[in-house]
Amino acid sequence: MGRVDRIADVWGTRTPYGQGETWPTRVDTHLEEGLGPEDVDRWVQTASIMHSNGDALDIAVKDDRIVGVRGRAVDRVNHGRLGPKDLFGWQANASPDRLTRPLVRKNGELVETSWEEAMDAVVGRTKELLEEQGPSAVGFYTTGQLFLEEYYTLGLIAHGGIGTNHVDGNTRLCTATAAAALKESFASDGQPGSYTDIDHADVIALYGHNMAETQVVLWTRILDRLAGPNPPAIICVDPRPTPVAQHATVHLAPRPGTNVALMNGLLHEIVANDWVDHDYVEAHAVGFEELAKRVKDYPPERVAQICDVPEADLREAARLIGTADRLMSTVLQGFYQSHQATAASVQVNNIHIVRGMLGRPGCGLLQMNGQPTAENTREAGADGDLAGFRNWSNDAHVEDLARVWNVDPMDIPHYSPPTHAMQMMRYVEEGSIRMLWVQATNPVVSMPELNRMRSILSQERLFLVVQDIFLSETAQLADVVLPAATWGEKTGTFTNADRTVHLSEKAVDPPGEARPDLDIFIDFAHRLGLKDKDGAPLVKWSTPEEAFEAWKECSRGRPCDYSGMSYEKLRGGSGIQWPCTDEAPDGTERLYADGKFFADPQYCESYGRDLITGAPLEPDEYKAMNPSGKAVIKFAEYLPPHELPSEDFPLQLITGRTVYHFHTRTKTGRAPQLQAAAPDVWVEVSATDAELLGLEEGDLTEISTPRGSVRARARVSGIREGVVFLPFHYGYWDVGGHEPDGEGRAANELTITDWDPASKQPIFKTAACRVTKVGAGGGTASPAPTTTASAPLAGDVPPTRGGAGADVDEELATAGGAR
Ligand SMILES: Nc1nc2c(c(=O)[nH]1)N[C@H]1C(S)=C(S)[C@@H](COP(=O)(O)OP(=O)(O)OC[C@H]3O[C@@H](n4cnc5c(=O)[nH]c(N)nc54)[C@H](O)[C@@H]3O)O[C@H]1N2
Ligand SMILES: Nc1nc2c(c(=O)[nH]1)N[C@H]1C(S)=C(S)[C@@H](COP(=O)(O)OP(=O)(O)OC[C@H]3O[C@@H](n4cnc5c(=O)[nH]c(N)nc54)[C@H](O)[C@@H]3O)O[C@H]1N2
Ligand SMILES: [Mo]
Repeated sequence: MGRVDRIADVWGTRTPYGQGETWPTRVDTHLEEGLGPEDVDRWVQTASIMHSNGDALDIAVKDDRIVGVRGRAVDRVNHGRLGPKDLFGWQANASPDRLTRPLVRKNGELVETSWEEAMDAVVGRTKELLEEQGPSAVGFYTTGQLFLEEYYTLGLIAHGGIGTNHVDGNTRLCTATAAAALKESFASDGQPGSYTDIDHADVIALYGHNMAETQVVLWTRILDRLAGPNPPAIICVDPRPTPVAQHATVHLAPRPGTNVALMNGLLHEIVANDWVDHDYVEAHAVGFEELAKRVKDYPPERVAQICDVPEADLREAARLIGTADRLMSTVLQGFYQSHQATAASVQVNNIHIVRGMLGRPGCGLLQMNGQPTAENTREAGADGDLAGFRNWSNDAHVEDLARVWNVDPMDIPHYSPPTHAMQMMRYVEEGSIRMLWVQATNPVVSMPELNRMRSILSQERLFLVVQDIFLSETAQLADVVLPAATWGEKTGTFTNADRTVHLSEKAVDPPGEARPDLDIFIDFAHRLGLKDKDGAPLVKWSTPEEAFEAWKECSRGRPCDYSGMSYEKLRGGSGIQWPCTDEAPDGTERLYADGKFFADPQYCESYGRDLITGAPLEPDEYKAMNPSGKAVIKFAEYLPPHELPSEDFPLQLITGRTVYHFHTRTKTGRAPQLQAAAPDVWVEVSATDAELLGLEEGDLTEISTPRGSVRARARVSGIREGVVFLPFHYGYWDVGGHEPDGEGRAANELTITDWDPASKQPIFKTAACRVTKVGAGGGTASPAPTTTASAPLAGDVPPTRGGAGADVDEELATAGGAR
């Protein structure tokens, strides 16, 4: 057993292993200071709620309080390991400023009230609007952080009960492109790969994915392979010197927004050198000839210029990818939130298809998720799609869903594509959506162009309901605030990025009158009097487990089939990967192992879209293109980003994350070790740009775009020149609760209202900006961590340390564990 400062040493102790071997276990435990495992009254099973990795853990409870966490050794995902947010983030649950009573706005002020009055206000306004205008007056903006049972219930209420098409999640900002890219290539959502592919791969490519900071435990699996015999080659595509880049065999640092050019360059080399699995392509795919022809326009010389990467590095990356025996790829926000998001992500799928790298150990393709439960938002249809990956443009699917719900098919809106979140905000702006119910998301910090967001959400004519656990920046604008119970205080299931489903059990009671989100939804449905077509209550369940049983039936026969699972089966052991059926009772490690896809025209979730315009394909067009349901290879032309650097705004701005914080910090800002490690906003600039701007480490700068400006202290880092990076975690709220001091610091003051045509995901990672020096730092370093992508170039910055409060026990498997 070792004790490790896991703020200073983010990834913890290495447990090396070789290709094809089992990843050793390492059980990480962190308990409140002064407590040992013997003091714990009970351990309660769950998984991490602060990323999509699905790290399984047990919550330690003493005297009915959460006092710590311990990784679950038996789980397939993490083999006992936890990351910093997993280890320290739970402390936010017991924060004294949790919402404990509903609030309603009276004479301009939010005041405490009863549930009765709060729900009456919500239900009363819903009824009024349904009478006056109909379902299109009501919108739901949900999240990727509730449980499967909650999304399924919400989707039923919104689609099957109220009948509105305005339902989406913040998953639009997060994983819409993952879903869109999978639908384009395989005609259905669902991650083909498995985390265990890391154990077998000989080449791992990470595209716009800072896995080291955003899926810490998955990255430790790669680090352990790198420390063992026969390590894989790593390819990193990222403009920043992330910890992934530090370990890469080849690091390509393209200009932001040029991903499609880069991918076409890689595909050019694969085709030109005939690193193509022709038998696989012939048997299992359509569209290869077109791709082979069109990538001829992307020779390495040209691509190296567009992306500004060394031609030799591009060729070397292509050679590694082209000659790999077992190629694994992951994709995340550097693609999804950048220019041509879906088009670029689809090219990663194309590489796997033309190389025949699907469904075999080590050949994992993961269009990653970000939020812990984003997968479920999509599966259950709370992102606007139909539950169970049903196809909204296939009438038979709508009828089938109506059968499951016992409603009339005409009551389920499917006359046009689901309204995406950015469009919903537009409708709120215009005044056609008059009630917006926001759950577990903080758009006043996380959506683009905050000036616009504030004005949209603070309109008098909008009835805004916010369901949260804290009085977030968004909740402060609400007409009604509903206090929710959260992870650890309620029961449900959720699914990670490799389809592993975990059960999350209630450990302690929620504070005050806070209620589980599920209970709030069901209460709303009953008060509103929602009925099925026989006059029975529309929502026929009252507990999470009953909701799960209902969902199992809804998912039966669909790609995300949960019918073989139960709470009982999920209890005690490891999480289980869907599809899980009577035929595959232990779940399914990899999709498409048999070269068969969910792509049959009658069965598929989506007919796809035009990658450039976003127009949905007609059913007949899809049938003509892909009559026998193969994988679809889709070429896309590179187009320059919409907002390019200019004389006034000469630099490119990208935004993203750091390892210590989660999103708008409502939880991690309340965990002392995490908050201390990254206490305030900073801006990363390259040495070349720093010199041009006369900037030194710690200097105060102003960063401006045509939308606004923010102030941040400079970190001179190894980021590529011409590019600056801002973390998006810092809204107005601060520890101690003080108000904004008039100087904005939220990255989204700067971002643009613009989105990918196919996935409708907003573009957070390509904008033009200007940086000016406002004041000298006087030798004080910026608040940026030193342990991450924001590491300083200069050696005299004090290192990020956690101290005694960040000590974690690591129990390593004994000798022989590393078989
Ligand atoms: N610590 C931590 N972990 C998290 C989260 C968190 O808030 N904090 N959030 C979770 C969620 S919801 C998500 S969605 C994931 C996100 O996880 P990631 O996608 O890994 O995180 P980001 O920092 O948003 O972006 C990844 C990288 O994209 C690069 N990038 C920017 N523009 C471009 C471009 O044009 N091309 C390329 N190739 N790269 C570019 C950035 O330099 C950045 O390093 O993380 C999850 N995990
Ligand atoms: N500039 C820029 N902007 C970005 C991004 C970026 O990279 N750059 N990334 C985007 C991405 S990928 C994402 S996922 C979004 C995230 O953006 P948000 O979803 O706005 O971020 P969070 O801070 O996670 O907000 C979640 C809210 O839910 C509350 N909450 C937590 N648990 C519960 C619960 O159990 N029930 C209820 N009812 N409430 C709960 C929290 O207190 C918090 O207020 O940001 C997006 N915005
Ligand atoms: Mo996300």
